[in-house]
Amino acid sequence: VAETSGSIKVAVVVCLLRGQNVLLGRRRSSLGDSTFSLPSGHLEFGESFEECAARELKEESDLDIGKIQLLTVTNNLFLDEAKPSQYVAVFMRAVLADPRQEPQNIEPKFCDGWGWYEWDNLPKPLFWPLENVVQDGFNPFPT
Ligand code: 8DG
Ligand code: MG
Ligand code: MG
Repeated sequence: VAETSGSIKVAVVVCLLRGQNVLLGRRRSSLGDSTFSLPSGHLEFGESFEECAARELKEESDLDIGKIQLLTVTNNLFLDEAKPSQYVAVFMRAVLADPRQEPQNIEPKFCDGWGWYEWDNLPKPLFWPLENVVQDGFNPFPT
């Protein structure tokens, strides 16, 4: 790919697990509008991956994270945009500090709402970078 302009950003993607379920929301965004995705956001200057995951989850769903671990990294090119971009997406696995806490839709401009889904029965369509890792056999649940 001979793309000479555009920027490379770091995104942190949160696989929030509760029992056999994972948290997904339907996106409202120019990137992947109407597709289901894991909560995510941009890494800010000075942040650790863990801090970014906790902050984004809090901002988008008001949920509080307990234990959190690094899972994997993907590299995604978004060329079909007015401003082409590339994301290094860092996938974290997390559980809730209090498993009884329920997600709130804090940013309704960017998300239709949050729901819990089984990994073997994910909603469609998935945001394409997520669809790609799923097709590659990625599974955030501990083995
Ligand atoms: P912010 O302004 O709150 O920091 O960011 P955001 O508005 O919450 O960003 P986002 O779109 O939720 O996430 C940042 C980007 O992460 C997203 O635009 C594209 C990128 N991204 C990947 N792979 C994946 C993925 O598998 N899932 C999700 N949710 N985002 C991904 O490159
Ligand atoms: Mg987000
Ligand atoms: Mg955000």
